[in-house]
Amino acid sequence: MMRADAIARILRIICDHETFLITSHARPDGDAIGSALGLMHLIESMGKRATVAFADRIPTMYRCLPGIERIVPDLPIELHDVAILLECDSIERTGFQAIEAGMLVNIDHHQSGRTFADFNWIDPTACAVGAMVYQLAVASGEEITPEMASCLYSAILTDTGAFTFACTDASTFGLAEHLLERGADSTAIAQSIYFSHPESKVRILGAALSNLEVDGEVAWTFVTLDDMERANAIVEDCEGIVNYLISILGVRAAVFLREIPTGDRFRLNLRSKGAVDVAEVAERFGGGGHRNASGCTIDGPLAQAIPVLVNELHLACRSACATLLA
Ligand SMILES: [Mn+2]
Repeated sequence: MMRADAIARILRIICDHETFLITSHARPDGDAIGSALGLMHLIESMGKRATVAFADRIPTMYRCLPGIERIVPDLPIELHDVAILLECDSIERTGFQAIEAGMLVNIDHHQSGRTFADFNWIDPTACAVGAMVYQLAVASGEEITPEMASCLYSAILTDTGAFTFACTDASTFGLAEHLLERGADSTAIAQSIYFSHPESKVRILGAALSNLEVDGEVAWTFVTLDDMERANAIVEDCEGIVNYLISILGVRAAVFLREIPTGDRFRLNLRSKGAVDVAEVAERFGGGGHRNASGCTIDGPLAQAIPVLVNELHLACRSACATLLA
């Protein structure tokens, strides 16, 4: 389906209904939260009612986003006309058991996106779901308010790695320009997202970096439940640790493993550079994501899991070379 058709369909769905439930994936990131709140502001300016629910805690750094206080941790009992899921490949991905609504809409920009809903708009060329919500806002003819602009700018800022990932192009900066013109407070947002870390976040980073291993093009590290306790860290403090690994010169694939409380299992964040595909690696373990950023969960113990993973990452690096030579 053409992008313009998908946008028209979603705007029609909004016009034809009254109440909307908006949610996104578990362990929400800046795009999940920013695009959900941006969409909430849009739906409300179209004269409709919107509820935003997230199964997991909102990380402190996003507390600056306008409307953040409206997010609820539980699904409302009231049945909504439409539930809109942002960057989820299934209902499960939301972290909620089930989502009941008259209709399900799925908006996603992941390569691994699936058409599980009644209406699906998946655009893997979009740098963020926030950019897709922005297109909806422009097509709706509604005014882009400073609140909406700040939410969508945060989504795009974080999902492009502060405008550094490969998905960033001239149009991304055009988008940022437009959102700043509409009143997005880029300085306050940067201050909140990049310069307001709790001490525990920096301490768990220290623990992770002290476990760092590098083998050629592959880097990996982990934190255990003990490390987490010593640093007084919570899960969101581990966000972004993997980026330090992939920042190493010569490293093309990296994985960060975090032990989860449900007995000898690990949550993985994978990153890669260029043509190296870590979405494929994550998919092999039941996860998903983008070519250069993905995640999954695997069983321990570490001594068994790490060699398997490192081997997969070496293979991913090699097959990226093979593709280039073919
Ligand atoms: Mn995203």
